[in-house]
Amino acid sequence: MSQSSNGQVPEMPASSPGPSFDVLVVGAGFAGMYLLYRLRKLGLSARVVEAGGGVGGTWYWNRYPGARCDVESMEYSYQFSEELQQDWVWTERYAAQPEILKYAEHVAERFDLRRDIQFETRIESAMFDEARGRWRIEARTGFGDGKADTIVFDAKYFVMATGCLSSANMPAIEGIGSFAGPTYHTGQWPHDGVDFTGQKVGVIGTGSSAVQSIPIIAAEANHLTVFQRTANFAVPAHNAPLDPNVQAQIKADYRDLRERAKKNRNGIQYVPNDVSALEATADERRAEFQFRWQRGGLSFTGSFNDLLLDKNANDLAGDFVRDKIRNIVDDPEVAELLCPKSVLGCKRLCADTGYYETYNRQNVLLVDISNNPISRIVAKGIMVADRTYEVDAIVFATGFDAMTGSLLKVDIRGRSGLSLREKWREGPKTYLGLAVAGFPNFFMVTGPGSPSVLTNMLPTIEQHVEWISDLIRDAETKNVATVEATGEAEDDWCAHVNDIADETLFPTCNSWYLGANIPGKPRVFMPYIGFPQYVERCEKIAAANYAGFAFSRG
Ligand code: NA7
Repeated sequence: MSQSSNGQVPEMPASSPGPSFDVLVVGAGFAGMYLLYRLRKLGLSARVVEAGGGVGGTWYWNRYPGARCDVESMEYSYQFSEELQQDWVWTERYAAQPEILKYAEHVAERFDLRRDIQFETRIESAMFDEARGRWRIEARTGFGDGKADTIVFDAKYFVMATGCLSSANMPAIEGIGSFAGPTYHTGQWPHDGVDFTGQKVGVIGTGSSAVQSIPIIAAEANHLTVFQRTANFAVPAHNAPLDPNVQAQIKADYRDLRERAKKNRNGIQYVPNDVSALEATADERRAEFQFRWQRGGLSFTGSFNDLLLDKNANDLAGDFVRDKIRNIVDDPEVAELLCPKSVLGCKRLCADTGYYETYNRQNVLLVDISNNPISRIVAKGIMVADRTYEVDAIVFATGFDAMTGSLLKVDIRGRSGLSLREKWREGPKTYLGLAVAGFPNFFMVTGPGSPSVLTNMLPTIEQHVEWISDLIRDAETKNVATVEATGEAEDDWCAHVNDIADETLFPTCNSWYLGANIPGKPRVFMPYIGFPQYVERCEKIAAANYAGFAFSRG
């Protein structure tokens, strides 16, 4: 078994570990916070280690203008505490980043979580010590103020709750360092905000983060140039203040809403139309698309049951949106550039507020870089072929090394020094997206192979956290030394994830679901399609004494 890049099995460092816990959790986003809450209830000692200066995970970092959840507030929230979901009052249909961060902070206060969270500390490596049956986890702290220090943690269980979209993708464009002005990445936005008043701004990218931020930057800046490599589908969010009566009605029977949501493929409450787009008449199709467009949000993909299964059905939905774009955008050439050629929903569908309308502004220029990539960045701006677009500031809305980026940033080593980076060289391999063969007592929340990014993350996180903590409780009750996925269970699961994806149109485009946005990343469809089926499978596995896991008594 080759265990490191140079083929050597690394030695377990001799130094004795420092603080010792039953469970070490990485990340204080919604997953890490809830896991801490559950572990405490089990009477286990736990420490959460977080690189940021506060809780909230993705909502701590993604502070770009217009950052907003594309799942409705009443659903993008915890349901484990009835009191919490009754007490918290959301102000908008889709909560903006500051409100979600406030909610995360409220949860941390309410359940007194902070005392077990260590902030501004970054986990760098984790090694399973077979002789002791425990993890040795190394962290760096003080990286912000230059007084770097290393801490070594010792824990029986090691859980990565690092999120799917937290490792920013900064493209390697020549000359970035020579740019005279400031550069920003949407996923690492300055906490004090940025004032673009009077400036010429360049935005690179047209995914969700760009679609949300472009209208706001355009309204503030003197001039905005958008560099578009791939036109993306966006449907209106129709965000609005949340009607207190609607909120009260939902709260009167919150459980009902949550249960209905869990029955849908993406864990979001909406009524999917169980009719084929190809069997509906042109009038029926138009009425259904129009109804969903008018209602707003991601349930547009639920207009018909075959949109993500049949390219001809999908084209009908795509044509509807393209017509809308042509209607909204005044300049026909710009409208054509904005019309996506790809499969609707194959890349993450965006929910927008005035995105297409922004291109009718006199101070906005769209530059198509689909055939002519950005050649380099120079002191004054961004070059495409031999033309320089002068800008004072550049916004990289270029996304993330999604799903595996944050996991692989940490040098994680299981049995015999087996490296996760090495094991996943050809693409991630997991059992249920939660565990990895060869890595005992190691779990991931919303790892590759779980539904995660194709669902409402909050209920998905809760399901994972409950399942992982139940498994740990079971192992502890039975005095188990190690629990780990078997290679056979892992192989079967990976094949199953792929089989399901192959029945759909998802693998047909260059999305981050496939790792296609990162040069050199293996092309493997990572999320599991189907939240209800996933939950059912997890429950069956638990009921069968955690079939597919091997337990040792040390
Ligand atoms: P996305 O959806 O990955 O979008 C990134 C955008 O940046 C996308 O338009 C990319 O074009 C573009 N991009 C990436 N690299 C380059 C380079 N080198 N040159 C030009 N353009 C580039 O990230 P977001 O942050 O918007 O959204 C991520 C998720 O967060 C979102 O799906 C929601 O779930 C929340 P491409 O399409 O790859 O051609």
